[in-house]
Amino acid sequence: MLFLQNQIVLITGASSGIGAACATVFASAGAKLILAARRQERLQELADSLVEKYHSTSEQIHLLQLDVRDRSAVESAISSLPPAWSEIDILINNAGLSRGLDKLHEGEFADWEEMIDTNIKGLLYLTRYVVPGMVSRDRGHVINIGSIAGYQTYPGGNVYCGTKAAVRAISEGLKQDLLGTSVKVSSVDPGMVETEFSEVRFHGNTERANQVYQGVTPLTAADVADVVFFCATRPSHVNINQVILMPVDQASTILVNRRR
Ligand code: NDP
Ligand code: 8X3
Repeated sequence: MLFLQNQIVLITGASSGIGAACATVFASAGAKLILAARRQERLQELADSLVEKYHSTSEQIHLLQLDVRDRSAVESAISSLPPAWSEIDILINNAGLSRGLDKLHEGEFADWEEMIDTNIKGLLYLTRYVVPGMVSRDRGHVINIGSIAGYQTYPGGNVYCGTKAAVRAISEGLKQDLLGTSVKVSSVDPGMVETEFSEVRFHGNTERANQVYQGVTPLTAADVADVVFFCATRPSHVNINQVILMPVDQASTILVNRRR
């Protein structure tokens, strides 16, 4: 059944990992997708594969090459959406990254700024430009991708964990501020998911990135997308505020069972 037929879903960070998996699950439910990221060619490949797999048409997928850190670019991307795309039903604030695992007192300023600008400020910009339309239509849903790192800090996680703690607080604050409207707010907070996340964290060092998942069965991006989809498809009076999901092999950010 096409649960979300013609609903408009904007997904940031759709060129990879959890965002791309969300695009797949929402396409399969008949949604119209606005896919945003910096790597346009990756978005185009994803769009082509969705057209092939779900017989989506170009009327059902709209690509936005967008750096969420650029506030004026976000404003202009949202305000210049074609009329058929402007009434966004679901905003999935997924774009995000970690950089490095340095001790705070040895950290790289550029890494801190990239994480704060993307994970916190980018999420705020999208929210600020999209939610007023939801409020005026009295319908909509913001789904933020937080992390277990927003609840538990681990050595070297300092600034990344701080950004995800901020996402957690911002989700709660938005929910409070939208009380009295029909607009929903959810935070989906995964533990370890195997995506390009660790490769980005270690600046392209694949060997170091692979070590993160060694001996563990991590979550897949599709596992997380399933939960996002569940949040998006509850009855209109039900809001899923927060979901933490972890691999069976993980009990906390630092307590991981490695089988080999
Ligand atoms: P990936 O690296 O696979 O995907 C990250 C996505 O974010 C890419 O599509 C990337 O696109 C996009 N992105 C990064 N910076 C920007 C930017 N400035 N503007 C627009 N898009 C940007 O990692 P994940 O799928 O794992 O990460 C998705 C989210 O999940 C993140 O918020 C992450 O913090 C969170 N998370 C991940 C976990 C994990 O273990 N993997 C666990 C918990 C949460 P592009 O480079 O093309 O712009
Ligand atoms: C990503 C999960 O534990 O690497 O948010 O910070 S973790």
